[in-house]
Amino acid sequence: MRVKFITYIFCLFAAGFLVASCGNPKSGRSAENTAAKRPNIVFIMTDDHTIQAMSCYGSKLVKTPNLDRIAKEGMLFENCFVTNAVCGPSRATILTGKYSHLNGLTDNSKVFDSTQVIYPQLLKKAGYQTAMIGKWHLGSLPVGFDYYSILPNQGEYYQPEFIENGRKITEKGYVTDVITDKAINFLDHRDHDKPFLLIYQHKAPHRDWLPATRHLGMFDNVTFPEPSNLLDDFSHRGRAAKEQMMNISTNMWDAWDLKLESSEELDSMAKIAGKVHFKDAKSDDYRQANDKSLDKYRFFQVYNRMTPEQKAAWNKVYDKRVAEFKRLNLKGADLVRWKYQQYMRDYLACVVAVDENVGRLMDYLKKIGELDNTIIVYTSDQGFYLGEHGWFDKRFMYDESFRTPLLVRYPLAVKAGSVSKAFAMNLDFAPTLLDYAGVSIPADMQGESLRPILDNEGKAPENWRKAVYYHYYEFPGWHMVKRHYGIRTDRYKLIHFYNDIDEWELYDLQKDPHEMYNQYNSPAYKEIIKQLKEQLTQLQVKYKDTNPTEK
Ligand code: SGN
Ligand code: CA
Repeated sequence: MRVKFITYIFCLFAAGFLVASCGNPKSGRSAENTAAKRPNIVFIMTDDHTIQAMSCYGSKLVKTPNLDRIAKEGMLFENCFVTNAVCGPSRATILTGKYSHLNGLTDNSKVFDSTQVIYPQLLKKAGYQTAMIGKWHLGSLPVGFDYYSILPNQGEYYQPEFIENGRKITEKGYVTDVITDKAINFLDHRDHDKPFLLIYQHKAPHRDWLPATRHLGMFDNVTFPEPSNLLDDFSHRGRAAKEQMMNISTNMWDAWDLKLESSEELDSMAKIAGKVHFKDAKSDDYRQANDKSLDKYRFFQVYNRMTPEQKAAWNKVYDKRVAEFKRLNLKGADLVRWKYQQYMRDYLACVVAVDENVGRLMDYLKKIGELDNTIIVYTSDQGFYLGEHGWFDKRFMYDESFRTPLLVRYPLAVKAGSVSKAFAMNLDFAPTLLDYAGVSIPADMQGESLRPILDNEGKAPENWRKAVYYHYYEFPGWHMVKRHYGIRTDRYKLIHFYNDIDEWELYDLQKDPHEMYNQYNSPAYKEIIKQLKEQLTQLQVKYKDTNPTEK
């Protein structure tokens, strides 16, 4: 005991000495030198990009050479999970380092309370130059950035609008390219005396998956492998899986999602656009989610943002698809399989543009000599279903949407080509970045710094978390995924669906990695369920979510 106490005092003293000698403003030039050595940070986040569409995670669907390069030169996390698998909530968690019930952004309809502390503000205070470029989607405007240029709400693929330091502007071009141009432009004009934090966030590959002109038709001769459960009938699961509305079979829209609108029809709409009031399809109202009478008007509005050249390139490719659709006249399972192929063609083409642009940004960092002194993080706001369970979209605590990609490149600390199996969470991003920047982590942030894992070839310390906690709230809402919370360990997942339902699900991930068989009522798992419920309660206490059904 006494030895421990003396060691503790010594450590405190040593730590104090270190902090004083590094951070002491009186030490003049040496303080500046230390400051100059702080790493830059480029935080790259895409929207709805799942690991099934990244070749470094073993995807057979698409090649992502530039993302693979980040993995090859850095660390790939196999088990990074989100707190709440939908856009705004994930972003709010990343910025605050807190679960949704504490940062207030439980679902996409809420407005982020921007008086809260977010990690970019702390970096700015500590001398970083901070920029936020691309998708933001938090309702309120960014606070704590030297420069911001954000897409309003979901943003547009073609000729996107931005709110740039409070001013509305429209840019020419394709959104993924434009966001990268802006990121490079920020770096070009940066303050060379400060390290930078660049938050670079794509809209792509979010629905409704409009590829760049140069990628149109690139997968037209490819047949993608289907997930084994594309035709899932949900027979071994409960109401939540049965009653959702994100089925490729019934919830994809012909024009909006599958681009099955002929150029003739689109051109005739273009002739009367501006003279006739098309049904308002712009609002973010979830009740529109299944109002297919809006379909062609919604699609027309995004199509009509294209230039005549872009429209011509578009129609050349999609008129063929429309013709094939009519010719084949498919039904039932064959139609689902055909729709899945079209969905993959568009989604993956959007991913290709992301990959190219990430490569362009990395090349630029290299050119300006900042590549190796920059922590590059690649992630997405959550995973996504690419036909697994017959679905698109996200929201469920099932692995495809609960897990998110995480790659980190920082050669000064992270071993090239390392892989971590540790449980990481989007909750950890803020503490990790603050840690590397030498800024103290606020006590009320709920995540853990991943630095011990990154610095140690992916190995987690002994006392690292052994389970992750999840809570999803957006119901009723788009895709009608019921409210639920749950726990995932290495082997099991226990979920409680509540609100208009009271159902539990248990999955044995070792025996059933695709989560097809709910084992909650199977006697063999009685003891496991008891233990998991105890662990779940402990996590709810730890994360201060003790009345989970009351928000
Ligand atoms: C839009 C999409 C939904 C999607 C939500 C949330 N519909 O409403 O499919 O789930 O965004 O996505 S769409 O018809 O407008 O494409 S999120 O990534 O912003 O959370
Ligand atoms: Ca998203």
